[in-house]
Amino acid sequence: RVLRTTHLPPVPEMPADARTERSKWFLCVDDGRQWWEYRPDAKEPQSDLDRFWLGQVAEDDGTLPAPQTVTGAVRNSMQFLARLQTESGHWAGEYGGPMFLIPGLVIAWYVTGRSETLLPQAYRIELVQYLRHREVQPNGGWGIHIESPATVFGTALNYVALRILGVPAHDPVCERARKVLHSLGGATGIPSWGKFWLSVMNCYDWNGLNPIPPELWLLPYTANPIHPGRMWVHTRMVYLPMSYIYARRLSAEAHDPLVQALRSELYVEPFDSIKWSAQKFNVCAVDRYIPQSSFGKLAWTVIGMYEAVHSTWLRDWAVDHVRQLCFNEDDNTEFLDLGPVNKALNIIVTYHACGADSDRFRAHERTVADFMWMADDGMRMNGTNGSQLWDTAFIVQAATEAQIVTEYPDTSARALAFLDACQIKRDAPFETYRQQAKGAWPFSNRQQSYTVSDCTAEGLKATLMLQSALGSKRVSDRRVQDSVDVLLSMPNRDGGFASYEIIRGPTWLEALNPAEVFGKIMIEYSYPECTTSSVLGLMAYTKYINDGYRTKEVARAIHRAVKFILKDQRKDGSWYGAWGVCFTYAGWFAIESLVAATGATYATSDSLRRACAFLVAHQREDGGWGESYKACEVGEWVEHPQGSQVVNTAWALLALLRAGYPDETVIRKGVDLLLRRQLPNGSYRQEGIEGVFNKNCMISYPNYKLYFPMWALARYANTYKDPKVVEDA
Ligand code: LAN
Repeated sequence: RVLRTTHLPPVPEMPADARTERSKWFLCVDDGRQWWEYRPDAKEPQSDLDRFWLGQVAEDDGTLPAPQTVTGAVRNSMQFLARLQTESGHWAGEYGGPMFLIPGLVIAWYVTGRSETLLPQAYRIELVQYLRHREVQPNGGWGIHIESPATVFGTALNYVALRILGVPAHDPVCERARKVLHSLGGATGIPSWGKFWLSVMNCYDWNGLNPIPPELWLLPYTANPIHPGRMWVHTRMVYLPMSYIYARRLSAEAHDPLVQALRSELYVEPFDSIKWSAQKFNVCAVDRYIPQSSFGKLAWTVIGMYEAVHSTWLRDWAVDHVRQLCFNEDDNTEFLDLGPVNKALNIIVTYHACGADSDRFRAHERTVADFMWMADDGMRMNGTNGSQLWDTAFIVQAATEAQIVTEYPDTSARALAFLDACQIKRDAPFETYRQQAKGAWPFSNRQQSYTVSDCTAEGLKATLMLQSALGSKRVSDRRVQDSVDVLLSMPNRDGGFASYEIIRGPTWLEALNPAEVFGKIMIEYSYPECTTSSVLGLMAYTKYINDGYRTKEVARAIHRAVKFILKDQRKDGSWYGAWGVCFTYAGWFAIESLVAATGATYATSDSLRRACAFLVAHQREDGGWGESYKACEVGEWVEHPQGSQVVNTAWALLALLRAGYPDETVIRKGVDLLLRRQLPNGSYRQEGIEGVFNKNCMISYPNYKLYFPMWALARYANTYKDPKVVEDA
């Protein structure tokens, strides 16, 4: 089966110095959506926001006073943040980090006829710039994320992306990458998601993959632990379109010259000599994160036997059903889809099912830009269509705690308008096994419309705090009740909260995890971070509204959630962070809810004392804290090789201050580090990567450095009566 059926001329070669003009990129927003436009003829100046992300904002522009007190430093941070707010009321930002997103999109672009609308030339030029910038130093290649060492997954896929984008094989960046790839054994040992994408490019053989049977979607949901609807939402929404493409074996044309060239460049042996059926479990050791379980191997072998004998009519039926579910996903999300991976896959499904001239395909083309982010190092694909709600909710809470929202009436009013608009007003109309959405807040924007437990809670908290501080009400009590309904639909049996849904499948499903590079992806789990946010969201509701709605259930949910958090604490007093790097992140969350929900204090709670002792034990000489992303991989504290990090320091300080840690000198040392690192314009320099998912892939939250230090400083100023920046001698 052939994908790119039209006969297209070869992709023109992209010169090594191809670049766009930085001063002609503009971030556009509309109702919480955001995308970058390149306007080479534009006369108008860029906004501060554009210039900030393109690295053009002066660290010292002489406009802000040097802070005399800690509150002065907080004000400078807020001053900087106010410059960056969008007209939609949200804060926009880069959300890159993973290095396996661009290749999926670029391959989808290639095999669906290379539409200029889907990926305009300016984007393509800057994608190449980005990949050049992000080569692993000094030997070349790419890893699974921007700080990772080179892997087969990262290197082979990004190599293919560069070649598709017109970079010739003799370009030094390609030569280095090939050398790295070949030293790792070539592309045969690429992890399964890479096997998949290379097969779509017709540079791997579908027989080298474990099957992705669409028939699973026809099984009954009830009492059936292996129905995909029970999997973690990201896993099932990726394997859904994958099963369509796999079932139809959709691939680029074999006689395509680029396909032929890639076949000879990616492997250490002649392509035609590779024994494909022997590759199913072949994964390079540097790539593998999850060891192959023998139970998993057995199960996949059985599924392989089914694949050999499967019935055609059943498969056709399953493929029809899967196609409909893909359409449902597109229609539920205004074609944004859950994330960048299923977005690229659904583009291919839509192309195959409807053609490039269809309205559905056009709708897909128009929403690709929502995922793309331009910055001084070129263009990347974000991990979601933005982090609008997440960043805005935290900025609002930090500003509220700093008691400065009324000093920024326009900023605050716009932020509230965004929070109001961003709440999801309806459940997903089309079946894709979704959690209740009406009343929820998403991670990015309303259009994407996926419920996330902690985003709902943070959105709710921010809304209630801001409405109270401004004395205005945009979100009605009825809508607040809707969000309470969402939160009350989400506790797991252990009392904790997971990310998007309650846990629906059994833990042993994890043994079937086919993605060797990600941990904990088959089902949902309770997380201390999501649990804390949910507790605090429910408590904010009780504090600000308190209209008697489901009061008993709210109290019970809080009570059970706290039990989960206490149980999740490790012996050494720490909590493992699943979504941020790492123990400072989860520790901050856990301490917030323990204090808020139980009234525990440092004096009364053994758990809090142990949590503080853990943090204090990891404070550095210079007063800060610094964790390496490696901590997420190995599950133990790992010092950051570049020293203290402002974001880790801010989390640790927020935690210690909330816990009422009694020794001010410890806290003051951390505060001083934040004060020293603040730039004259109120911002901070970018440091190490801040976030993580599935244990092994890191993701950037560059806005964190702009607001978590501000929040920590504000809390310190509130606790210790706004001390001077330099203590009097
Ligand atoms: C995110 C981003 C936000 C994050 C928090 C809200 C911080 C968390 O508390 C709950 C989980 C959530 C919503 C989350 C889940 C996984 C995401 C969507 C991501 C880490 C951003 C990117 C990642 C997604 C899976 C990346 C695409 C890769 C695949 C493996 C499909």
